[in-house]
Amino acid sequence: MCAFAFAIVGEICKFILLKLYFQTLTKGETMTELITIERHIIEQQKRYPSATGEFSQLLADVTFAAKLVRREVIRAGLVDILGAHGSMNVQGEEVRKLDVFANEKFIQAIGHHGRFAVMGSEENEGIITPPEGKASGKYVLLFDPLDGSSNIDANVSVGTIFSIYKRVSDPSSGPGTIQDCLQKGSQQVAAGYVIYGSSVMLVYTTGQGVHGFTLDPTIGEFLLSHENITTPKRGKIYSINEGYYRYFFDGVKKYIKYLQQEDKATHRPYSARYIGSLVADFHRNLLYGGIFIYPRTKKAPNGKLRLLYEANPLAFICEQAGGRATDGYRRILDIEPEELHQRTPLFIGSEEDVKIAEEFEQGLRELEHDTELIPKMLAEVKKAESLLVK
Ligand code: FDP
Repeated sequence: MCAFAFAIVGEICKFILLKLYFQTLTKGETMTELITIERHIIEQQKRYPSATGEFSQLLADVTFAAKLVRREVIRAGLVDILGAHGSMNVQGEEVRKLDVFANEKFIQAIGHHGRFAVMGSEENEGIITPPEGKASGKYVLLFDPLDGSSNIDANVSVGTIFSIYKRVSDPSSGPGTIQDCLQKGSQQVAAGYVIYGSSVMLVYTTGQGVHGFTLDPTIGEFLLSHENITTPKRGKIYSINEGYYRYFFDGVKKYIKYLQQEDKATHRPYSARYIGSLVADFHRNLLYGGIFIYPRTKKAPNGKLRLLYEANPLAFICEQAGGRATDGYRRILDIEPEELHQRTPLFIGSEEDVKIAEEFEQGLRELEHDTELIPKMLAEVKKAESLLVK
């Protein structure tokens, strides 16, 4: 009862704050319509008259958890002042690593309502079922709580990636099972990511296009800022950890060389951009166009990235934005998962770029001759000859 009263007061305060905010905006400049993520989700739900609201609630819970994580991420630089992992902070609480913290927050925020059948997290070895005594819902949530976390101490953008499926196991049999988690990516009903960067953005799809929201920290609301994101058919950026060049197979090596050749018609050479934080690299390429590759290597024959927590949700978003995502041979969303933490190579981004990369990977395409190179080499030979004559 008490919790209910608090929730009502909270909603009233939020309403008043939003009203004040809109009034302030309208005083100064012409205001474009402001759409919060909650409203957007409700509008999308209206397209399905039989929807019970459970799915919208689950998405709202994910949004709430993301706000909690963001609150902690922006304080990351204070860890040195407040205490390192394992020590006590000034409030006498143990300081946890941010990825552990993010994982806990997601499990708490979603687990609290029991609106899910089963969850899987990149940070947990096994599945997570609803708490004892809570009913289990009909949805499955898979998430990577803090992707790119090795970058966090350097203030580089990190993110949360999530995807939602309908359970396939019988609901009357109790909580969901591992089979509910091992569905093909094409079965996703929603996917999204939150990027904690210079601003915080949440990008999601329910199969009705891709929409981006930016957090306004003054009111704590995600506001629609990027409606119907579409990615260019061809870009000018390539993102790959070239430090591993010697471990790449020939196809990817040749593709990199192809991107570095000069050709006006195809806007080559491309620019290399690699943050090393998948969400951030993917987000930039989604907006500007280009390709992100984490290929199989001689050291890691299945690549590094996780199919369920990283590749599938980003592939769903990418396709919805008009892009393409494969493992170099197969469409990511068609891969039948066999285990929770399965890895996959990933080629993702602008459709035409990914198609060409696949051709190199599959050995169907060879490097064109560098038209500039041959005349340059001939000139060098002539120069050397004239030196010898002298
Ligand atoms: P991180 O290890 O920092 O969490 O899959 C995780 C990930 O980062 C991705 O975000 C990132 O794209 C990739 O690993 C970076 O791996 P490399 O250092 O091997 O390039």
